[in-house]
Formats: sequence, structure tokens, C-alpha cells
Amino acid sequence: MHGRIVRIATDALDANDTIAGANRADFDEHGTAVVNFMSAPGAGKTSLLERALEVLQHELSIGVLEGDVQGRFDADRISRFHVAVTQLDTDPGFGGECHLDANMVRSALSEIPLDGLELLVIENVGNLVCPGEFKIREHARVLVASVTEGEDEPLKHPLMFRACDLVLVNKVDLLTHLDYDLEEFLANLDEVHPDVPYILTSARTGMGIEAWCEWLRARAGAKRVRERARAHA
Ligand SMILES: Nc1nc2c(ncn2[C@@H]2O[C@H](COP(=O)(O)OP(=O)(O)O)[C@@H](O)[C@H]2O)c(=O)[nH]1
Ligand SMILES: [Mg+2]
Repeated sequence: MHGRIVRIATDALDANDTIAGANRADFDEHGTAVVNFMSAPGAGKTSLLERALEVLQHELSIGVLEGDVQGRFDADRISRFHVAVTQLDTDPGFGGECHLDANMVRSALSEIPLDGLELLVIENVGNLVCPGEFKIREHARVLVASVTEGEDEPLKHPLMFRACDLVLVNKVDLLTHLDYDLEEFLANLDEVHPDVPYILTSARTGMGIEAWCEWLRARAGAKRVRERARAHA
């Protein structure tokens, strides 16, 4: 019985990987850089995205795919910007899943104008476990770790911290009110994912936002390089 359950789980992940491969082919065909934006609920993903969009909305062509269990709360927040926003809820049709998987992203692709986009940010459902297990085949993963979550988060959720390309350590404006030991957090992060880049951010004060934008700019550069090459060919 136990073996059967494991096999079904493995099959599900295999099927997900196949669809994820098709997603990646679409992203690459259109030259759209895709960033999977993840964190525990309330760490500040949407707030950090809003801050970045204030700077980048007229500089890059950006799409945002908002993943939630239900509601359009985050999509409504993002829709005031000059970006293409799509809301993807897991409640209707996907059993209220606590993560986005490749099939869910695929189901939303027809609504996302990939051809015109240099950058697509996928705000995953707030969760520090499952989003790390289901591949989407994005180009990069960004993890927000808020200082209100505790220094030991990298040790408790090693998969998420190991699988990311950038960590935004958010809500640093609150440090003076907390017993949080930033050095201890950074040592734990280094233990789980040595040398992963990190930025100290505050969506409240704007600290670290320029560095966050610069990181996104660098990701989005590929499409421009390709189109420039095509124009000169
Ligand atoms: N003090 C402080 N609050 C923040 C910061 N970033 C986000 N918040 C607050 O944290 C709450 C959750 O933020 P949100 O962006 O919705 O988190 P998400 O669930 O990860 O998208 C909101 O009340 C935000 O105003 C920050 O840097 N400092
Ligand atoms: Mg959000």
C-alpha cells in the first residue's frame, strides 16, 4: 500500500515535469525571462513587487501572474501599474492547492501576452514547502524571507532556501523592534545555500529596492539582446 502511494506521487511529479518542459519551451521561444517569486504568506512579495513596478513599469515590458488560493486581492493591487496582470486561483478547478504547478501555469498561458513581455513575474501561493517541489521551469527563483519569521527559517525549510537564486530579506525596518539576529539568519542561510546572493529590503522605507530592480533588469535583458541581434542580422 505504502509503495503504491509513493509511486502515484512520483508519477504526478513526472507528469508535472513534462508540462513544465513545455512551459519552458514557450518562455524561451518568446524570449521572456520568468521569475518565480515565493515566500511564506505575508512576507511581502506583493509589496516588493509593487515597489519594483513603480521603478520598472515604463522601462521594461512586464507581466505578472498572481497565484492565490482565491480572490483577486493581489491582482487588484498590481493592476494600477502599466503591466499585464493575470490572476490564477487554485481554488476553482485545482482543489485549492497551496502552490502553483506547471499545469496551472500552463492553463493561464493563453491569457499572458508572452510575445510582448521581457519579464514575467509569477507570484506563487504563500507557502514555504510545496512551491519548492513543483517545477514550473522558470529561469530564476526569488525567495522573500521576512525578519518577522525567525532566524531558523533556512534550517526549517532547506529545500526552498536551497532552490532559490536570490533571497530578499524583507521588513528590515522592523529590526529595531525585534530580537531577530540578522547575523544568525545569514549564517543559517549560508549553511543551507552557501554564497546565495541576498538583498536586505524594506518595502516600507524603500531600502534595497534599487538593488532588487537591478537584479530584475539583468534578468530581463535577454530578450532585448536577442531582438537587437535580429535587427542587425
Ligand atoms: N513593516 C513592513 N511591513 C511590510 C513590508 N513588506 C510588506 N509589509 C506588510 O506585510 C503585509 C503583507 O505584505 P504582502 O506584500 O501582501 O505579502 P505577501 O503575502 O508575501 O504578498 C502587508 O501588511 C504589508 O504592508 C516591509 O518591508 N516592512
Ligand atoms: Mg501577495
